[in-house]
Amino acid sequence: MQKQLMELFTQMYGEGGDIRGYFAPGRVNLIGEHTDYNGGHVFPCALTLGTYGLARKREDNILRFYSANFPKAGMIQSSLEELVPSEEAGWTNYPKGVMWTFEKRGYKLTCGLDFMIFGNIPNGSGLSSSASLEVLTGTMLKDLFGFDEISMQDIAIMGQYSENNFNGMNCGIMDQFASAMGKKGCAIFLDTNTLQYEYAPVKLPDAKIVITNSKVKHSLVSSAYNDRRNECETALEDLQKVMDIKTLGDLTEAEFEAHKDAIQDPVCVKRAKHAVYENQRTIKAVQALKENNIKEFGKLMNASHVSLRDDFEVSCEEIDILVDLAWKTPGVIGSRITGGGFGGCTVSIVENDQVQAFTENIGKAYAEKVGHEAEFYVVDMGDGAGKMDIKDMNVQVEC
Ligand code: GAF
Repeated sequence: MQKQLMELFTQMYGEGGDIRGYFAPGRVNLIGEHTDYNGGHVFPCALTLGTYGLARKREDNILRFYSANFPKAGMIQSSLEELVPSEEAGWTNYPKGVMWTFEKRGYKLTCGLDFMIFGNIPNGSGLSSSASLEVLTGTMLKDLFGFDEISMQDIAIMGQYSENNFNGMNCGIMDQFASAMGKKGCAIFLDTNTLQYEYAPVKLPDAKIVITNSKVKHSLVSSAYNDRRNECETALEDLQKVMDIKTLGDLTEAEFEAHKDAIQDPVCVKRAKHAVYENQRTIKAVQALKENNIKEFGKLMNASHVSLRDDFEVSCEEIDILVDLAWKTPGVIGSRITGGGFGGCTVSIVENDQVQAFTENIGKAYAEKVGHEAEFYVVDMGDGAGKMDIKDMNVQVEC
């Protein structure tokens, strides 16, 4: 049976009180992968897919959580005194982590909450469902408790802090920043070293952005991610012995080539090479976009994939199959893995009149090669997180 989210909220938690609605989007990164923890540039955009939330303050310290994505988990109860990560807490570790961060920063949560969410980002797809949940929680706490001094940028930073320190994933700032700061029709050109950013309109009158979900997520993603980050840090420490730099993002390709022998471990050389070249590719790609040179943008996307596959080694067989198929398909301007890697999605720019053939042909060939279907989403770039009028929240959920 299907119900509106609001109906489910009152059925679950009872009527009355001031129930408020929120939305925080997922993101797709167009280029600039694994550069955000290396002081480099990224170029993500917020999607119109994301996480919806309804919340109401309580008169005690109890926290009640319900996700319409995991109805079997039922209502999960906790309290403001129990803001510690645990395996049993499951998905609620994300909102709890943000609450913990607020309290740590001195933003006292003066009472408990009833909180219900529903996300339409495909699970495990690498389109930032967890970052969107963190940003949703931050947006909700800011509004419900009247923390007007907290900016959306702070919410992104607190979301990242909670993911790093409460949930143990050493991610950079990109995903939370895109979810909090997104703008309709634009990607965000963000310098992760300074957090200076610029909205770049992505006008593609003749093409669409197509995300292809490989429907695979290899295990140990977060430990492999943390390994990559450590390898980049080791490379930076070696380089700092011979040159005055703060991050790998400070280097041009030529400077890297001139000093790379200072890096002891050959694996770390490859990781650092990716970080440096990918950062420069991202700067060039944004310039190409500004000059309406979509072909050049596409070529840089393809080069990004090669580097992520060969030097950073975060791709996998299924993703490489999808990208190879895309590269061979007419009307594909560029295609690459997007997000953290080890499965998840690819992002492609495809000419309008070839989109149908793209999804049909690649869908068929992929299923034949790997034995399961891929999913395709033709996406729009949406706004960042915010409050949402409940009457506009037309969200039907299974119950
Ligand atoms: C994941 C992380 F969460 C981001 O911070 C970023 O590093 C990305 O992987 C790779 O670009 O999504």
